[in-house]
Amino acid sequence: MTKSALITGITGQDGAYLAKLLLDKGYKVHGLVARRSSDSRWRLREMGVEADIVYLDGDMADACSVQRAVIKSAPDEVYNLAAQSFVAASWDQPVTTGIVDGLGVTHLLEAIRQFSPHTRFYQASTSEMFGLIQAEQQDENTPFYPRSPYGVAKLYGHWITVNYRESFNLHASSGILFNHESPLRGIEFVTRKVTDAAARIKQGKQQTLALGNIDAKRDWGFAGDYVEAMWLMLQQDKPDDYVVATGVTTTVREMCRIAFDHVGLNYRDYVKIDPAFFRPAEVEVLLGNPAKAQRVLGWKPKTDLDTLIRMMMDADMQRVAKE
Ligand code: NAP
Ligand code: F7E
Repeated sequence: MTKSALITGITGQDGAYLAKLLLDKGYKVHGLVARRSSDSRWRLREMGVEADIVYLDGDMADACSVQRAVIKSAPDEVYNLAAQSFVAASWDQPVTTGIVDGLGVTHLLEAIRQFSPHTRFYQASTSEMFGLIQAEQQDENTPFYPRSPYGVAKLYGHWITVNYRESFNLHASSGILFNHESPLRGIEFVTRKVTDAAARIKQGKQQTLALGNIDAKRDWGFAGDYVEAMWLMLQQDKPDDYVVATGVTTTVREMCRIAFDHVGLNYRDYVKIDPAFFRPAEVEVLLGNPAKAQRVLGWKPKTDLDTLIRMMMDADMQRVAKE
């Protein structure tokens, strides 16, 4: 029997990689898509899957549309990836972030509870919930301490997922994913901002790059590896929560060095520090422990940071050259 999946946030970075993974596995893939005035399907085109998806109009803030999408797609599996996912923007739009990233999860869980209780559910939780870290290396038992409206909203989404699992016996799992990147990453996130700028500087289309706190440290992995972990979580007999990370943390400064080095430039000659890019409250360092994902799911990251940044640099060099 062909399995049916519903992906919210299908037009985002992870949505595109996950849609491809599920289509390759023979799923019928439905995508909840919010109305936008401009094209939002470019990542699905890049992955070569745009025509293979059933699109359902809806918005996470609109419970009726979410309910309709669940009924129409009759999903075996739902992956809730939709979010206002840019941490810096969450201080400017704290209420929207709270509704979409927090309450939106309840809209979806309620629809599943009422109309499709056999459906397996994945919630896109985040290392931002650890925020002001309470342990040097964070795992599933580390206490949370979010530092942004985004982190706070995601913490609600995480706990409501746990709560619906315990209250209504839903197969609801939460992946606590650390930063993961790819050539399809939004340009506002620091890795893409850096690879795009390095490509432009190399090709004489930009002079400098303004960044904020380059001493911040992140545990960066490749999105293509991380969507496999999402799928594996929903193949388990029992729902649970898993940290997905590489177990290596690196400064933004070092990530810049890798990117600029790849095109034969020294980042120190181009990177300027601009206070405008500092955040009201920073998450200084994140480092995940993926031991449980490895033990239970048999999941391991396949791509190290050097390989990942080089992959992104190559894609940006080609794209910028065509502009
Ligand atoms: P992304 O590229 O920003 O994609 C977000 C998706 O959510 C887009 O498809 C966007 O649609 C959609 N969306 C936004 N608001 C919506 C609304 N009101 N109703 C319906 N859809 C809406 O994010 P990502 O990097 O793929 O991340 C996927 C999920 O994982 C997110 O929930 C994110 O918070 C979480 N996460 C990401 C990371 C990471 O490092 N990437 C780590 C941990 C957790 P449009 O394209 O139309 O805007
Ligand atoms: O920032 C620092 C910034 O915006 C990383 C989202 O996918 O991962 C992502 O959130 C670090 C921060 O990602 C600039 O202050 C310095 O310390 O790439 P980012 P993020 O905030 O870690 C988590 C896991 C998610 O869940 C989120 O959805 O880099 N930084 N200078 C900068 N960051 C940006 N964006 N721009 C700068 O100029």
